[in-house]
Amino acid sequence: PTNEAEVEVFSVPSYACQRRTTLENRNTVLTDALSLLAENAELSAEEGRGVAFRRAAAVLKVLPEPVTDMTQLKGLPCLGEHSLRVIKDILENGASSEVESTKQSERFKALKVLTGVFGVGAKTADRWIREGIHDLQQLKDSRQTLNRAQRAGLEHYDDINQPVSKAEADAIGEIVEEAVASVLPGAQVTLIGGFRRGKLTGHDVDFLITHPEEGREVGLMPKIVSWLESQGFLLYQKTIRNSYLESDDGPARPCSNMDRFERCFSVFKLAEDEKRRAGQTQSHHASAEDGGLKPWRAVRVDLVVSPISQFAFALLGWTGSKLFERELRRWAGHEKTMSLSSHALYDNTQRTYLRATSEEEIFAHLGLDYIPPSERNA
Ligand code: DGT
Ligand code: MG
Repeated sequence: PTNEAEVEVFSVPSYACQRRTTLENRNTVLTDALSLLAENAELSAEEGRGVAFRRAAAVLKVLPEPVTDMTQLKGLPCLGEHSLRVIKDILENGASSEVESTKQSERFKALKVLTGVFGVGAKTADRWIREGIHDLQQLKDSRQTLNRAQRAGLEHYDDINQPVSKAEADAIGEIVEEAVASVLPGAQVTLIGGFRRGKLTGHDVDFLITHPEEGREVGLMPKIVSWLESQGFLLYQKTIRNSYLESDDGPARPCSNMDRFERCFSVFKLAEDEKRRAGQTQSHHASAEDGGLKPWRAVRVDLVVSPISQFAFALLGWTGSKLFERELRRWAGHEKTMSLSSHALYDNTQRTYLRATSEEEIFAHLGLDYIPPSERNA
């Protein structure tokens, strides 16, 4: 639609789960700026501010044209005063002073570097910064006790912070398929996360594993992990047990906010020739080490096992994007009085669980048009 002044005015629904967000983005300058402020807020334990910036960026991602004038933003949802100020700054001055000063700030740079260590969250990084640790050398020199994840994260820092390509994700996929087929024939492996949404790179590779016969998936994760370990594919792994059924301390109790699937956080050792086997011809990543070429790289891989009865919810819940997931749950709660998790959908009015065997059914239960994975890139 066009207003009287011939300025393009856009109309956008307010929940990201009502919108089709492809990877095509005409406003990357603006969305990169808002995403950086979101990241800074998240790293500073200001989750609310982080979400506000993420929502604002997500609205700009669906606009069909680059924004050139503030009047084009009239009536758009989720653009708060702060986000509008940042956008205005960029449109008028080519850059936002707040974004630029955040980028330059020692604190932000230190938070980024330290949380780049696998196993280090914002809270730990903040504590280290207060103790005067701002970079990896200072971390190594300090006598901080690191846990197993953090030690692996530090050891493989460069690899883990290099984006994973789709070819590498596919190569890992073949290895996971082989592991799963060896330990439980008939079990199914599905690529989830950003790669399922069509992203060309990712920070990790995520897989969901299930078996068409309910119950057959019980105890599957340790078997997969043992197989991978025996073949030398794992540099690090930590498997989180189903905390609902097997709690170490005291009686089993449901923890509604937490995921109760078996989950494995791992670091894979991906050999260059595994990549070639999976169809990639050239190796673009072989770094010099010990005077020779390192013929492999470390890749972060997450595995999740779900019973088939929950598969559709797990698939929807683990495909992302993170904002899309958050918005689905907000829509369910605020607009439908339902509770959505990666396990189930509960109707709080009818007091009943709503079954689903496909993502399409879940969108239908929620009264939403179906949005395919490639359009969930909010
Ligand atoms: P990436 O890996 O940075 O390229 O991007 P994504 O979208 O693959 O992000 P990632 O790998 O952090 O997470 C994949 C999706 O899985 C994400 O959209 C939300 C979901 N997810 C991640 N961690 C959890 C969790 O602890 N619980 C639940 N329910 N979902 C999670
Ligand atoms: Mg991922």
